[in-house]
Amino acid sequence: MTGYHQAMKIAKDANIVILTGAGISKESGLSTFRDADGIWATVRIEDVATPEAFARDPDRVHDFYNERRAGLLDSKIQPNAAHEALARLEAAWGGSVMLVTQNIDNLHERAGSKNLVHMHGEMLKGWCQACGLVCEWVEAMDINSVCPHCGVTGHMRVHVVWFGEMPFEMNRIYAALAGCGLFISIGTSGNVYPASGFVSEVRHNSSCRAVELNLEPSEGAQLFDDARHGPATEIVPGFVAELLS
Ligand code: BV8
Repeated sequence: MTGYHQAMKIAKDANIVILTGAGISKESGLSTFRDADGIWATVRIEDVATPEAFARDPDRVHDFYNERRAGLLDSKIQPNAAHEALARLEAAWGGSVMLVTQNIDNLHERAGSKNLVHMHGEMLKGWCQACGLVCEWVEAMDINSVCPHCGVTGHMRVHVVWFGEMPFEMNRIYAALAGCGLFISIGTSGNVYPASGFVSEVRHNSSCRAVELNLEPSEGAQLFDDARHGPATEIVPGFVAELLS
């Protein structure tokens, strides 16, 4: 049987870059953003996910993230078969596997992924705007929260990239995209830049194959060489098994 990598002419030691979005965590019980029951169906980005919103009404923004942080820490929220399959791929693949996630949950690391980049930050971390400290933060945060490093009150924010802010580790991500043989996009609608531009980046690199694994075609679907559509817990383990066959 020809392995998928042979059919798609992907070397077994090719470097792989994976991009994930909220869709990969949906079956773990976390909301996506743009589905009908998504987060942006009930709150506006302008009210809770921009620096201007935080300056205008910090209590509202703290409440928004406190609710999501508490939700993530609920014991019923666990990594799913898709998160686990990506950790298996990283452990078994001959080349490097870099997992870039737009998600601010911690399900990839709990599934065992190591070479992981949270380009939009992490909701279980705090960031002091007075001294720059980034630290683990699992309790509710508010305007009276005190920085554990500099002791200043009222300058803590969740360590998350809001709209209009520069995502983290962009140079490292672009360098990995320039040198990869396989780009896999999973559970993202392809609406948010610069993540949605990654597939265009790899298309400049003719030896790279781009595959989309998503419930339905994303905004950038036509830019991919191959696609599988369905729930992540079904299509991701199957795709990883084919790659490793
Ligand atoms: C920036 C943290 C400058 C917050 C987030 C150029 C062109 C167009 C727009 C812009 C542009 N430049 C700047 C912008 C503005 C903006 C932007 O893109 N706006 C959009 C809305 C038009 N971008 C920015 O502001 C970014 N900063 O650009 O800085 C710059 C310039 C050059 C180079 C670098 C930087 C900052 C963006 C980051 C904002 N913060 N998150 C928080 O989480 O609270 S973004 C937010 O959207 C989340 O991170 C989320 O992950 C991300 C993307 O959403 P998705 O993950 O794709 O989720 P979505 O619900 O949309 O889709 C889910 C998908 O899963 C669907 O397709 C669905 O079918 C599928 N699915 C559902 N269930 C399943 C499933 N798939 C599989 N299985 C299932 N079971």
